[in-house]
Amino acid sequence: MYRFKTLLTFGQLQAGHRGPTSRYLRTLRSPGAAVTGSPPNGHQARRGYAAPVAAEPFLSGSSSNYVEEMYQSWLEDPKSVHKSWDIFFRNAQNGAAPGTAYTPPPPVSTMYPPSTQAVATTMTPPAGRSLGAPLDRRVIEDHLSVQTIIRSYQIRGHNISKLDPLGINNPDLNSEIPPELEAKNYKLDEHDMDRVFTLPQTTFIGGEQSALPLREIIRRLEDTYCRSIGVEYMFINDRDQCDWIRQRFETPGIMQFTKMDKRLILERLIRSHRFEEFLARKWSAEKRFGLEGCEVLVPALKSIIDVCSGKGVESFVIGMPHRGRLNVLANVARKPLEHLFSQFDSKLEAADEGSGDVKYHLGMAHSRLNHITKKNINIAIVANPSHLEAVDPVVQGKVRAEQFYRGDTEGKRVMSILMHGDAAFAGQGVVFETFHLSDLRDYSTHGTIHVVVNNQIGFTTDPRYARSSPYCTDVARVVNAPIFHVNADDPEAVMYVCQVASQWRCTFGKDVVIDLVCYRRNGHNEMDEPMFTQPLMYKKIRNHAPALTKYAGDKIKEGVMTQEEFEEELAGYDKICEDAYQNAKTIQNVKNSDWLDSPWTGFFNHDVPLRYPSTGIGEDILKDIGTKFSSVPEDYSLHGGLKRVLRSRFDMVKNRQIDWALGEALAFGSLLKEGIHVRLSGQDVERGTFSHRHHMLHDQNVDKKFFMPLNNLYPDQAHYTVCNSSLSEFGVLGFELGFSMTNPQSLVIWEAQFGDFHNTAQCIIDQFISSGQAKWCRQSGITMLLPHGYEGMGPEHSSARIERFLQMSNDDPDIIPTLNEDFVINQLYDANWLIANCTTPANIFHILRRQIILPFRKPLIIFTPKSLLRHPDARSSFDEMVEGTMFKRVIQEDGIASQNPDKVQKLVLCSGKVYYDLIKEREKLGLEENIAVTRLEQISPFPYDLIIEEMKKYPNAKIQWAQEEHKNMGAWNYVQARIHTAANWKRRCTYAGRPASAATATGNKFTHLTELDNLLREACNLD
Ligand SMILES: Cc1ncc(C[n+]2csc(CCOP(=O)(O)OP(=O)(O)O)c2C)c(N)n1
Ligand SMILES: [Mg+2]
Repeated sequence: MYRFKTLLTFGQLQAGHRGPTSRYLRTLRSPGAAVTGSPPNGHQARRGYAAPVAAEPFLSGSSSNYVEEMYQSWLEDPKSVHKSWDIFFRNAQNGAAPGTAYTPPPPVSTMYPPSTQAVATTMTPPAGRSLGAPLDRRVIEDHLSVQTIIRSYQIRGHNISKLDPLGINNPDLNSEIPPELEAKNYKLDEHDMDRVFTLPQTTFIGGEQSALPLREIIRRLEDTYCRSIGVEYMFINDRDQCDWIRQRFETPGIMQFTKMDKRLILERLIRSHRFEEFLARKWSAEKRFGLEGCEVLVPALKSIIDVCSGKGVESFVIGMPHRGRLNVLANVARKPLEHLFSQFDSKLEAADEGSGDVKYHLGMAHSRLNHITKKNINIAIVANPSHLEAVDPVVQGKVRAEQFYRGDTEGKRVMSILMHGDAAFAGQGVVFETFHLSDLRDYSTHGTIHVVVNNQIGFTTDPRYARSSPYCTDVARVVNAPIFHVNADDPEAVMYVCQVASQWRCTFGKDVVIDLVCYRRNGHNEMDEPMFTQPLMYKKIRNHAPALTKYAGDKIKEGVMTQEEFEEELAGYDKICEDAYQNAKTIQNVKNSDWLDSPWTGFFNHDVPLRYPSTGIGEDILKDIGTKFSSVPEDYSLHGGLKRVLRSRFDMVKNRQIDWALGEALAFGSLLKEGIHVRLSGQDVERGTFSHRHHMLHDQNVDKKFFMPLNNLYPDQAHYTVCNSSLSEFGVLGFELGFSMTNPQSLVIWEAQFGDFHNTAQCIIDQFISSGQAKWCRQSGITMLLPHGYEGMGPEHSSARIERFLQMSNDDPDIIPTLNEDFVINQLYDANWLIANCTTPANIFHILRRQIILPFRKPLIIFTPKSLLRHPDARSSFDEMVEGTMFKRVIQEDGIASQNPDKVQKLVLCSGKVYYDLIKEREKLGLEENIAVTRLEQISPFPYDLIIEEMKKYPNAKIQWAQEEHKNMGAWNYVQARIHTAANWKRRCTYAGRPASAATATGNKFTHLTELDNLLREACNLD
C-alpha cells in the first residue's frame, strides 16, 4: 500500500513540474482509424502491494496507474495479466532486490490463448517488429507511456486549452506547455502514432472501444481537454466522482445540441446582448457595470436553472456582484423592465421607508413558471453592498434556512448560485470561509454552483498582480469542487459545462465552479477609460466581434435560424425594451419594498396597533423547562463535573432561582414550546466558551452519543439547533444573518467566542446588520451575543467595542422623542438595531423572548458577561419572569437611596458588570444612602423616559456615568449626549472610568486593578 501511494505521489509531483517548451503531443496528430477490441475486465480497487516497485528502473512514477491496475487484476487472478507481469509481481512479492523483479516476457504467441488474440493484437509492437516477436520491455514501456499520456491530459490538459476569447492570455497565468504533454518525454515518435494501445479503465475516450491507435487517442484527448473547455478535477480524491466527470467529457460525441437547443441559446444570447445595448443607448452616461464581453452569462444561468428545475429544485437563491447584475435581474429573474428602467430616473422620490440603495445592489424575489420544465420556481437575488463576496455566506444561510423549514434535508428543492468576479474570487477571504461551511452538518447547503465572470481584469489590475495562484478559481480546490474553465465565446461549450455542473450539484450535493473566461468590453464601468492601463488588451477587444455576432453568424450558416428570423428576434426584444421604457415614464415614485429579496408574507399585520409586549411566562412552565434542562438523562454516562452542574441547576430551579445559563435556556425552551425555531451558532457554543452552557451532553464512553435537553422538552416543540461553527466570524455571522432572513418566526443567534472577535466580521455588521433595513427594507432579528467585560485578561478578550455599535445607532442624541404611551414601542420600531448589556439572568430571559414577541424584527446586539455567569449576586428569582413581567430597559436603584431620594448626593448611571463592583464599593464606604446606582440595560435606543424619571427622582444628586471601559470607548460618548438631552441640558453628567487609550485594555494585571480601583473611587467620590 505504501509503495503504491509513494508512486502515486511521485506521479502527481511529476505532473506538477514544468519544463522547457518544445514540440508537444498535439503536433503529432493526424486522423487515424480506431481498432476494436474487448473491453478491459472490471476489478475492485484493492490495495496491498508491498513490493519495492518504485525501485524498478523501467517504472517511472507516472506509470503507477497502469501498474496498479495490473496488480489488482493479478491479485484477483494471476492469469489475468501477462506472464511477465505475473513473474514480476511474484518476484517482487517474494522480496526480490530492486531492479531484479523484472524478467523479459515470453514471445507474444505464447502469451494469449487463441480466444484472446483480439486483445493481444491491440498491443501493437513498435514499427519494424512483427506481431510474433516477443512482447518485450519496450512494448510495456510504450503502454505505460500511453497510460501516462492519458492521465497527463486528464490532469493538465486544461493548462493548454483555448480558454481566452482574445487569445492573448493564459487563465492559469502560464504560457508554458506542461512537460507531461510533450511527446519527447515519452520516447514516442511519429512511427508510433498508428500503433494501437489498450485503453485503461480510467478513461472513456474509447467509447465502445477498448483500444485505439495513439494518434486517435491523442486526438480525442485534445478534443476533450484542450479546446474550449478546461476540466480541472483530477485533484478530487474520489474515484467515482472522477469517473463521473470523465464520462461526461471524454465520451466521444457527448456534447450534442439539437437545433432547438441552439436556437434557445441564440435567443437568450440576443436578450442578454441587446439589453446592454439598450441601456447604453438610453443612459449613455450612467454606470451599469455592463456584461459586454460575457453576455453568455445570461443563457448560462438560465441553463443551470432549467437543468436543476428539471431535477426538482424549486427555489434558487442567487448572490452576485455588480457585473451584469441588471441584466440578470431582467433576463434571469425577470424583474419587470419598467421597474428596472425607472431606477435610472433621478427625479423619482422614495414612496416608502428606507434610504434605498443604488440599482446594481438591490435584490428581488420572484416566482414564475420555468418555460422549459413547466414547473414553478422561485428566484431570489440577494441584495448586497459593494463589498465584494460579502454576500456569499448570507446567501448560504438563507438557502440553508429555506431547506430547513421545508424539511429539505438533502438540498433537493432549494439551492444557491453564487457569482464572482475573477479578482474578488481570488482575493477575498470570505470566499474561503464560505467554502469551508459547504460540507459542515449544520451549515451545508448541499452544493453551490459558482459562476465566475472571469474577464481577466479587476478594475485596472492585471491578474498577474491580483493573485498568486495559477487560476482565479484555485480556492475551490480546498473542498474538492470540480472546476470547469470555459471559453465564453463558445456558447455551446458554456451550456454544456453548465449542464454538467448542474447535474453534478444535483447528483453529489457538492460545490462546483464554472469559470467563464471572457473579457470586459468597456472600462470597469461605462465611464472608465481602460486604455490608460490595459492598452494592448483593449486594442484587441476593439477589433473583437461580440459573441452574439459570431454565434449568430455560425448558426445562420448552419441553418438553425434564418437571417430574417434573427432580425425579427432582435427587433422583438428591442420592442419589449422600448415599451417598458415608455411605461417606466409613468412610474411616479420608487418603492424600495419592490426590491425585497426575502418578503415575509403574512408576518406584518398592519391593522393591529404596535404594542410593547409582556414577556413573562407561567411559573409551571419555568419549573417544567428548568427541571428538564437540569435532569441527568437516562442511559447516558456523563462526566462527573457535568453532573454537578446539572445538580446545581436542579437545586436552583427547586428554589425558584436562575443563573445566566438557566435564564438563556428558559428563554430558548419557552420559545421552542411556542413553536419558534431557535438556532445558536458560533465557535464552541454547544458547551459555551466559558463552560457555562452545556446544551449537548456527551456520553463519556460512546462517540457521537449526546443528549440535547432543549430538544427533548415537549413532543410538539420546535427544533433547537445549537452548532459549533468553523473558526470564522465573517463567514459564520453572514451565514446566520442569511438564516435569519428567511423566517421571522425564528430566533437566530450568533455568539462570538469573545466579543472583540466580531471585528473580523465587521463588513456583515456595518453593511448588512446595522443598515440592511434602511438600504433594502429588509428586517432581521439576528441576535449577536458578544462576551464583554474587563477582567484583567488583556487588550483582547475584554472589549466587544460597545462604542462602535452605539455609534451606528440611528437615534438622534439631541432630540427627545415624544413621550406618550407608545413611546417605547415606537422607539424600538424606529431603531436600526437594539443594543443591550444585561446584568440579570431574568433580563436576558426577557430580552431574548422579546426578540420574537415584538411585532417586527430588529437586529439585537447583547453584550454578555463572563464573570457574571457564575457571580453569586447575578441571580434572578422566578418572580421576575412570571406572567406580567417584562424586560427592564433600566433597572432603577431600589435600595436605601431610593427610599429617601432627596438626600441622595449622586446618581451613578452605569451598564453591565461594573454595577456589581460599584455597589460593593459603595457598601464598603457606607454610602448606600448617598449614592444611587441605576443600570442601563438597554443602551440603545436610549430609554429617555426612564432616565428622565430617574433623574427627576434625585433632584439634588450630581449625575455621573461610570464605566470600566476607557473614556474613548464603552458607552460614554453615546450616553453623555443623551443624558444631557434627557436633563434638558440643565444638569451635567460627569465621567468615572478609565482614561482614554489606544489599546482596549492593559495587559498588566496590576495596572488593571489600579485602574478599577481609581474608577470605583471616583464613582463613590462625593466632593
Ligand atoms: C471588498 C471590496 N474591495 C474593493 C472593492 C472595489 N472594487 C469594486 S469592483 C473591483 C474590481 C473587481 O474585479 P473582479 O472581481 O474581477 O470583477 P469585475 O469588475 O472584473 O467583474 C474593485 C477592486 C469592492 N467593491 N469591494
Ligand atoms: Mg474581473
